[in-house]
Amino acid sequence: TKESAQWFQAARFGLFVHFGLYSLAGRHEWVRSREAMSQEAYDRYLERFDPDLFDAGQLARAAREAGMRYAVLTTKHHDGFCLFGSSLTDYTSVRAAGRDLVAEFAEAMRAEGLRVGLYHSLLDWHHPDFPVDRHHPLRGTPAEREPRDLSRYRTYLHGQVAELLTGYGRIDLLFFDFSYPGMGPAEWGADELLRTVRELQPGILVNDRLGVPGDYVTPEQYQPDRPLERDGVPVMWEACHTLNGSWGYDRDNRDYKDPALLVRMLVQSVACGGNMLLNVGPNGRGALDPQARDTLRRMGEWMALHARS
Ligand code: FUL
Repeated sequence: TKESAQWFQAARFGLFVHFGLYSLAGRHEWVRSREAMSQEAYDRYLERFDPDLFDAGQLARAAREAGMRYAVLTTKHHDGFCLFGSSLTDYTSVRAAGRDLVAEFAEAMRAEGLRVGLYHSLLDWHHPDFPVDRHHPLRGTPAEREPRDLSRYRTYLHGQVAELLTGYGRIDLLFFDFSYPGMGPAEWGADELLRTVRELQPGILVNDRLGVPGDYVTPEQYQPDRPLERDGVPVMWEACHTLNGSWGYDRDNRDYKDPALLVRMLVQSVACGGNMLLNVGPNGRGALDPQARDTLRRMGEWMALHARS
């Protein structure tokens, strides 16, 4: 809707939060796939999952003080672990630790006046009916040969999206992730899914990673230097960026972008009519490391001096 486009374009700057079981491994959110870990091996993180330092209120304040106007949380990443209570699986933070982090997040962001965005992975390495392909940790194992029924996965995907859009109040933005050759709109049931999404949350903005045109596009880890178009028509966009090349907490990676560089990237996004969605990856207990906190604080200092609403 017009109102949604207005808030999004006026917002300019948002916080992306990648948090999940991979945060406990502390070496990239693709760790299970990259290291071809079995479910059993990966579940050592499930057993230890206790986000005692995950403080959504603190995250919301840090975002607001940085000059951000919205935030997007991973409700489920490719590993399939859900940060919300779901009637469709036990593989959730509620089961593992008694915490519905999506509920905590949505409430905390609203309390600080920020718009609420949810990231939801289309891939799912945990679901028994998700196809085994080059990304999938089961590739090359006997389990790979177990029969898979994509229509069951589709039902699960649609069901979980409906849970997210009915159980948490007004959701402003939905970031699906992602389509690739062989897994696209047909496999996701994208048209039907989008219809449901818009029915449940009429004002919501949806990105384009279902493989069908959405409301905005999401250049990832590169900086556009001009306004973006789709089929010759200007399109809303949001460049998403990491602090150090990893979305999930990556403990030993010190390759942080300088806050001054990030400010220039934000300025360039805005100058070209786009937004910047800057990511933090809380550690296994849910806390931001000092480097991330400091970067947000320093960007906030610049925003306090230079931003106009
Ligand atoms: C990508 C994902 O595969 C990454 O792990 C991350 O979530 C990024 C924002 O989108 O496509």
